[in-house]
Amino acid sequence: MKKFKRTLLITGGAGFIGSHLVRHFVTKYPNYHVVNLDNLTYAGNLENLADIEIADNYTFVKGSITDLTLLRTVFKKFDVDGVLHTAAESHVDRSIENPMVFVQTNVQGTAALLQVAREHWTQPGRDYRFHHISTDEVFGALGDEGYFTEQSLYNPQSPYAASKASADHLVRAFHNTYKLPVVISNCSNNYGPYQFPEKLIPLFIKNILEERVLPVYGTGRNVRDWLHVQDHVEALDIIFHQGATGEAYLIGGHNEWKNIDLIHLLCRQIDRKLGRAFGESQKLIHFIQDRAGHDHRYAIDASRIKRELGWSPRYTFEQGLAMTIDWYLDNSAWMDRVSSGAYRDYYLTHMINNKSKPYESAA
Ligand code: NAD
Ligand code: TDX
Repeated sequence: MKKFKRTLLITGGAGFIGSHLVRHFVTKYPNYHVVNLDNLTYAGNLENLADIEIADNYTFVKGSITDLTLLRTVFKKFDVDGVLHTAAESHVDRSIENPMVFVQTNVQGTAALLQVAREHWTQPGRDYRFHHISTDEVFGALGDEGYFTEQSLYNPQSPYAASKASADHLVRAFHNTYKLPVVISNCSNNYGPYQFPEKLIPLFIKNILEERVLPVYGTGRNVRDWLHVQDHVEALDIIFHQGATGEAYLIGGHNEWKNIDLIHLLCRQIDRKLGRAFGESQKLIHFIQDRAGHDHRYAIDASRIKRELGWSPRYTFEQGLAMTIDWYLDNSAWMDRVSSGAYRDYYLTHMINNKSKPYESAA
């Protein structure tokens, strides 16, 4: 008899959303084997998973989603029957600096995963599922009114968004052409613990704590729709298990903030927690040159997932942001190691020292 009911391949599980997703599936589904495939780019940090790394139903494999040979080995060796694909280059500013790596990882990597899933998933009656974790940025930018829905046209504006849109198109094409059982979710901006301090919220928390400049792009009037990462993970669980094959679901918290208002809120909350004088951190705000092609506004109409799958966010922004700030305050060692680059040693020292559960080698 098989030890586990299913084997899920979670790609990019050492990243921000991926690590929350791995922890969720490993702890909530002890009868699932979770294989985390991540090549540990600058954004991949295995320390994010230190609390579950020796779990019986968890395996880490270091390697790239662009490596077809490795993917074939992983699918065969673990008999993967579900994929939750989060691995990506994820930062818009980096995509403006170097678009090519976004095409390699997000487009070619997704194509390679789809191809290997298609090769491997041939047994009739098995419950196969390929879930692409995508973004609302594929729909482009909104004006001051309106929302993205599942009917919105694709209109990506940054190299990052275009690479994620291409990945979505490939996922749909593999469903249409080869009947691969896929589902797509497009989520708004996430926040929470373990987010790499290049994204707005962790970067600004770090800079406020260290009394460094807060670089606001343009006028600061761009709008983002923020969702706690755990709410995203719970939506992914529901979509993976219950979403209709071949469909897409938009995920968002109806929680729009102008960047500058959010930044003022962060300054006020952190000043209060640290006992700093009122308005102290707001002096750190500097308006700088705008991001090239900066999308004005993202906002999600999440009524489909609510209506059809019964999901709605559990965290209010007030709770979620306060908990997130507390987490970064309590985990300054994590932030220091991420900022200094020391987190990169974790994999190597664990490969050598952790005899209880060594990581799988790639092949
Ligand atoms: P992240 O940058 O924190 O993590 C990405 C992970 O992918 C890292 O662990 C990295 O090492 C890994 N990775 C990169 N290239 C790889 C490769 N070639 N092979 C294997 N692993 C590789 O990203 P995140 O913010 O957690 O986002 C995860 C996913 O969710 C992405 O697909 C992103 O597009 C999507 N998304 C993110 C947000 C958000 O607000 N962060 C919102 C909506 C959707
Ligand atoms: O230093 C900064 N100053 C600033 O004004 C940074 C890092 C950001 N910003 C602005 C740009 C955006 O309007 O803050 C907003 C949020 O920026 P990011 O955190 O870089 O996120 P965004 O560009 O909205 O893209 C994100 O949302 C959806 C993620 O990076 C994606 O992975 C996800 O798909």
